[in-house]
Amino acid sequence: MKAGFVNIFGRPNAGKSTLLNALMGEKLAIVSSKVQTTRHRIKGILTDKEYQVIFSDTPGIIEPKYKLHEKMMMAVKGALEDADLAILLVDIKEDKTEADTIFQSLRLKVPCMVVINKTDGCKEDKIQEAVEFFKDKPYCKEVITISALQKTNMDVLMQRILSYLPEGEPFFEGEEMTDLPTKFFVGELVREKIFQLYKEEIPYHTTVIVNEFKEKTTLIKISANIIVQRDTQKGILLGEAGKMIKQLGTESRKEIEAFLGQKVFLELFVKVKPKWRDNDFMLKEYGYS
Ligand SMILES: Nc1nc2c(ncn2[C@@H]2O[C@H](COP(=O)(O)OP(=O)(O)OP(=O)(O)O)[C@@H](O)[C@H]2O)c(=O)[nH]1
Ligand SMILES: [Mg+2]
Repeated sequence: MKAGFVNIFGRPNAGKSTLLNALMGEKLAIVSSKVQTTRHRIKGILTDKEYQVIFSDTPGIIEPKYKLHEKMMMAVKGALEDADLAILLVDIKEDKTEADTIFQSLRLKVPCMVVINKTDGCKEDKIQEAVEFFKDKPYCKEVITISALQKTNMDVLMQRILSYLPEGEPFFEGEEMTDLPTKFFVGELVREKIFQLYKEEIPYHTTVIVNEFKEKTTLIKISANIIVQRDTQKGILLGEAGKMIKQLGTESRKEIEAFLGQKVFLELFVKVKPKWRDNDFMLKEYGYS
């Protein structure tokens, strides 16, 4: 039996959350085309007869500009310490020198594998060029190329991951795929929809808190607060005659029903909390600690 922690790091938008979901065969982490989608460390527990791998998706590595960013980078830091293997994920189209600088700055003490993502639609010489760039870096044990979106080369990646893990007993019992509460994932699904439906600064000024989750006989009643920083943002979230919030509610509910496998009644409330992203007390209240 092999058991260990495999933590995924990379710049925003590299495809870390897409990779976690592909490895798990289940959607645990939300994904968007925008940067800085993930704000927490999200663990996915993959248990098989011969292994238990605890994967961690982490927020994209950035220079913090406000306290929420600092909390996000603390989630990254925490994950640096308990890995048996680090996956350094790179988007093949991103600036490799910048990625290299960040990977060096992490000063990881555990074996690191550079995984080059988004190779779909890429010419072979481009892929080889990226492999050549990373393969002799001091932190890099090996390079693997994948497409997390199309799930190519995932079996090879999984095999190579297992080769780095120690023999040991499982850390988690039972069938649980994660250590986070259902409420967290429900809030994330609403947040993912906000990333998809709203433009510019809105997703970045918003967080979602699920404050009621009640299992009734025929459905689950959920109510959530959407926190924004300004009145104008509240107006945008609601939309003309409440059209946007209605769409957000309908689309989020469908995602939550698919996730829970049950009918859901979802209520959304928009609240204005000035400067919540820079307020330690509010950040803690909203689950960023
Ligand atoms: N073409 C292509 N797109 C991908 C691939 N993997 C991820 N993407 C896309 O890249 C975008 C970012 O994906 P995420 O998984 O949210 O990236 P992330 O690294 O978790 O981003 P942050 O949480 O913001 O740090 C999404 O639009 C994905 O669909 C891939 O293999 N190929
Ligand atoms: Mg992510």
